[in-house]
Amino acid sequence: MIPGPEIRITAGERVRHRLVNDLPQPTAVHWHGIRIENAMDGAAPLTQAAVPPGGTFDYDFVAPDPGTYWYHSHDRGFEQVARGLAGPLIVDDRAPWLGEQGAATRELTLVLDDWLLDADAAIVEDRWDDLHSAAHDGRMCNTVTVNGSAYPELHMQPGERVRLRLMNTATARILALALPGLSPHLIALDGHPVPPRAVETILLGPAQRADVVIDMPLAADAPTALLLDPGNGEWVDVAAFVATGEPLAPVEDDVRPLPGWGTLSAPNLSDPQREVLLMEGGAMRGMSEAVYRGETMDFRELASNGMVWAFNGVAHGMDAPMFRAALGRTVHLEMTNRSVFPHAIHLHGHHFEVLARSGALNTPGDVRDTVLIGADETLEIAFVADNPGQWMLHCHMLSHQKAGMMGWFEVA
Ligand SMILES: [Cu+2]
Repeated sequence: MIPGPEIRITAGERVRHRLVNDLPQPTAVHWHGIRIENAMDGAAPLTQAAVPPGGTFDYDFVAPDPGTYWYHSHDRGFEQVARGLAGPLIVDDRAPWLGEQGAATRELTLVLDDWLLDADAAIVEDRWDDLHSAAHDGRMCNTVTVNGSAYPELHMQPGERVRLRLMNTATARILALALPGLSPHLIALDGHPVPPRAVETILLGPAQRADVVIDMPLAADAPTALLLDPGNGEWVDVAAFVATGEPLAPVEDDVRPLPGWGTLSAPNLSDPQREVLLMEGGAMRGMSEAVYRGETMDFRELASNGMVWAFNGVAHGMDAPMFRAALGRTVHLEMTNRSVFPHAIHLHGHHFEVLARSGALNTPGDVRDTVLIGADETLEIAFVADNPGQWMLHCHMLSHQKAGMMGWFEVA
């Protein structure tokens, strides 16, 4: 099924699932955004060997934090995720929120994806590792779906207040979303609660999530829908909200904040460990040279090895960590994107705060596990390295990841 079945547990509970690999190629499962124990992170080949065809792997871990997360293949992800190996992982809070004063009465998980389909609506098969798209904005597709359907109708009672758990499982497309006429209020980003704030648009990079409360009007002036800007400023419908059933008395109260986590350490910025992440490469800018597998190569040689991107001068640097942090130390990471394309940078095993001097695509103070960085932007983040192990750090535009935007850091 597309998306994969929703896994739902309560914060602090264990997730236990056996991966049975019936694919003709190796695979592994990553539990995106979960501050997980390293051995269960599914980040092949760093935290486990990829599971071969016919093999199995038992995942067993605690999900410490409530919120909207997802799971997906983390081996050959540019193909496997694009073929649909992804699903929602919802961690409920121990404290009740639904049904409380000012909260929603119901919630909907909306998994947004982008598919490259041919005229027969079959997946285009032959462009998985196309270097041209990897050097641009990734494997951009042509069909946006919500929970696996093109333009579904979602039934809402007039006056109803509903929590939407929006997630972007696309491998390349940044989704600019809007919910006009539904007074959307943002309440969480990447699982982490934010003080409720009214929003006109919601920008979701690949792998990012946003929880949004909407109020279905009693009588709408216009059809209500989830809108998407495909990149040309012309908003199109991707799902319809259809008024059905008895009207409810509209909720007049301000949107109730989600309960705070209380489980995430605050960064200590008085004397952090300072690290930098320089992103280079891609079409129109390129890079003169980078190290790949221990060898310095020029642009042509890199491209002949499928590499068109580098982090700190290293393409797909799996041999050594980008940095090491002592357990409990605050890391201040300054990221600079010296390319003409945006990226969606994901840190495994940690959530980080977006600091004040940041690019246009983020709000300072937000806590995330995946952050967008625009062309020629510099972004500063900070996090407490409180989860021991070897953690991947990569672009979640998965053809960028494959073509060099991959590294890791160690916490010990
Ligand atoms: Cu990227």
